[in-house]
Amino acid sequence: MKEINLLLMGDSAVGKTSLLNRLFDDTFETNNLKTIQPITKSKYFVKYDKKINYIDTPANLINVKKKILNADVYFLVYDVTNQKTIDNLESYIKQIYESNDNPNLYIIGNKNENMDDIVKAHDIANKYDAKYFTISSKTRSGINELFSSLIIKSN
Ligand SMILES: Nc1nc2c(ncn2[C@@H]2O[C@H](COP(=O)(O)OP(=O)(O)O)[C@@H](O)[C@H]2O)c(=O)[nH]1
Ligand SMILES: [Mg+2]
Repeated sequence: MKEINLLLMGDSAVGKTSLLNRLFDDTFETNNLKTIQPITKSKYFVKYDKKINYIDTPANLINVKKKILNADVYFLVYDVTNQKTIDNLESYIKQIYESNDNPNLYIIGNKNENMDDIVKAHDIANKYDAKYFTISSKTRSGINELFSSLIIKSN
């Protein structure tokens, strides 16, 4: 069995907890409890013989142990309706680089329901050689593609 340690980072309320609920439980709620400290959960996928250990975090990972920052895969989540949440991505990426000089980064724009006026993060994804997805945890848009990439390509 292969284990993948997945760490989520990103501003408060971009939908990190919602994305995990959607990816691993296929549920969605409109009022998640605020995440106040890192929470680790695991899910085993028989079909792929892979176990994902995923860590949900509050917005600022200040004083978080290196052990937590050193993951196999990083989901950097932003809100496609809020440019500020893209502007903050680099501060999370810098924290990651303190523990990992070749991180497997995913930049994920959540809340992508209304295709017209979304903010895009191609530039920063290119700059850091990150995989880039836009999704909606609410409608499931883009979730299968993201899941496949995580489970198949993240070795
Ligand atoms: N419209 C919409 N709202 C979402 C989506 N994902 C999360 N939310 C809402 O955004 C709020 C914050 O989500 P949450 O997962 O707690 O964000 P977190 O602080 O990053 O963990 C909640 O009210 C969610 O219901 C989405 O894809 N679309
Ligand atoms: Mg949360």
